Amino acid sequence: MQTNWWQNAVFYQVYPRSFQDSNGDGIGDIQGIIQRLDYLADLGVNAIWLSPVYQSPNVDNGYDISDYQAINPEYGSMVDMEQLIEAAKIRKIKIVMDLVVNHTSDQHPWFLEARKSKDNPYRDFYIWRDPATDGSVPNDLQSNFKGSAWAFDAVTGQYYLHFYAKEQPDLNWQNPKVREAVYQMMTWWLQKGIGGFRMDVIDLIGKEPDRKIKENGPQLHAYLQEMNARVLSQYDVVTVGETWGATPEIGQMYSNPNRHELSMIFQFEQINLDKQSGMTRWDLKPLIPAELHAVFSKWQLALDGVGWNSLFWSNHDLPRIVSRWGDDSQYREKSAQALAIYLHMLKGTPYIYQGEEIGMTNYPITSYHEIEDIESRRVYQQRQQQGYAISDILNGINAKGRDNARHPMQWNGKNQSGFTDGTPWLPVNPNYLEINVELAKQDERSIYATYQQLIKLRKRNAIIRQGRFENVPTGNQNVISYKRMLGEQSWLVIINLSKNRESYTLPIQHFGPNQKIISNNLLLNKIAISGVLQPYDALVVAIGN
Ligand code: TEU
Ligand code: CA
Repeated sequence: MQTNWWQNAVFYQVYPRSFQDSNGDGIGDIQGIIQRLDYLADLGVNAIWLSPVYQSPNVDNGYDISDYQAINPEYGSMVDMEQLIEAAKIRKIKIVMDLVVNHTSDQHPWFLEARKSKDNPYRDFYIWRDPATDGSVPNDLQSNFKGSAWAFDAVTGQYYLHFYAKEQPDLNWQNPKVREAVYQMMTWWLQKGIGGFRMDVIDLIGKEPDRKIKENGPQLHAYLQEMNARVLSQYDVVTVGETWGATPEIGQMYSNPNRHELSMIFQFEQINLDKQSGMTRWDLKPLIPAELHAVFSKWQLALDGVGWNSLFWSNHDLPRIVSRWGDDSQYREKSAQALAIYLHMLKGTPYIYQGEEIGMTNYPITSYHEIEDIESRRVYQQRQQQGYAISDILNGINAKGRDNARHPMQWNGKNQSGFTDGTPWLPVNPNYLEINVELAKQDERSIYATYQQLIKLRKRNAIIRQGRFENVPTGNQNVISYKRMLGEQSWLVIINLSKNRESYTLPIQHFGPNQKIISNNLLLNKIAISGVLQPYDALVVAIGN
């Protein structure tokens, strides 16, 4: 079977602000990443998705870009960036850049020009509308960061559209000049030798604000096909679209190679399984593992042979997975390993979020003043106005807030966890003395060791990369199971995703030789047709067919 490099690769997301500081200013930087490349090579990853390092006023931590072709001096220089690409290449690691082109910063020269006058050549780079007859907003479109998606600009007396902060005006993709400028910028980066792009909220670019269409607009796929023809098809690169609104059918449209759009997408269907139905993600409810597995199974089957899945638990917008769907107190290591085994035995390209490989946890806060993230601040303010109790607001933010994933990487037990010699921009989680890379690397049964082993298994076994997927019912909503099959080979994965002992019964009549591939429990070697699993037990066995 013909495969692309990115179908055989494991990715690692670096959030540069929090990864490694090299000069003591408390902010992670590009030289810091270079210092840690050997660590990443040793873990076994093949590509880094680098969150934005571009010039930015940092209203949304770099997702508000004021110059796509310059590096934010906090992170270094373009020379540092070129050095990173080169140093990574020596270690066979590709650098995948974040492409944030649904919007720019309001400090981008395009917007500074656009707002000057209605007939400025850059006016139509953005989306402007007259006020409603009573002077109010053109319509009730909402920003994803709360409040209206329209901001009034007094200079010309019109409103402009922003689906995120008002400092992140939306680009007008209907304007061919915008698309042309983006393609040129992408080409400029590709010629520097990067490995591809992660495309920020790419499903918004087909927006039609007058019809109140945000996601999945009518021209979305046409734009991506144009981008592919004009730019991407000339390079052997990966593209992964961030698409909150994708269904499996839409996922196929993006990732079916015959359609020439993207390599794969990040889909988020599982993300809503722990919110109360009809409410926001800040209104919590416990996850039912069977529901999670139903979503993953659906995507595995839907894209098989007609697209490609990405596999991820977390990113810089999501809480730490061990705190979210594992148990970060009693069973931290075991539950983190169970989650890792679950995800990394699926078909698709895995993405590890920095710190996930050592089981880093959420960072609980007790007051508004500890919130750094713009989204959490807005949510706090809005819910306070709506009359929620402060404790409820904080519970929601502690469980789901974006800062959770953004506290500094925990490298060792030294001051500030080895992240910085100065004062970190966000505090280090006090648990760094027990949870850090140095300790994890000394322990052959650590979470880190499991990730390393899973990456090796993936490289050595085509069944993980290419095998068919089949869901296996277990008769227990806390125990999930599936099979992977390739030729004569068949592997069974079984995982207890709860902190209780759980029984299961498999509908499988016959096992061939039952050979252990990986487990997080030394005592667990074989799987029987029925039995009992200890909390967070995870086991993969080859069962013949
Ligand atoms: O995120 C898209 C996005 O919609 C998230 O902000 C989401 O609303 C929320 O965080 C759910 O957890 C991307 C980037 O990943 C994010 O960091 C940016 O803030 C956002 O786009 C705007 O660029
Ligand atoms: Ca620094």
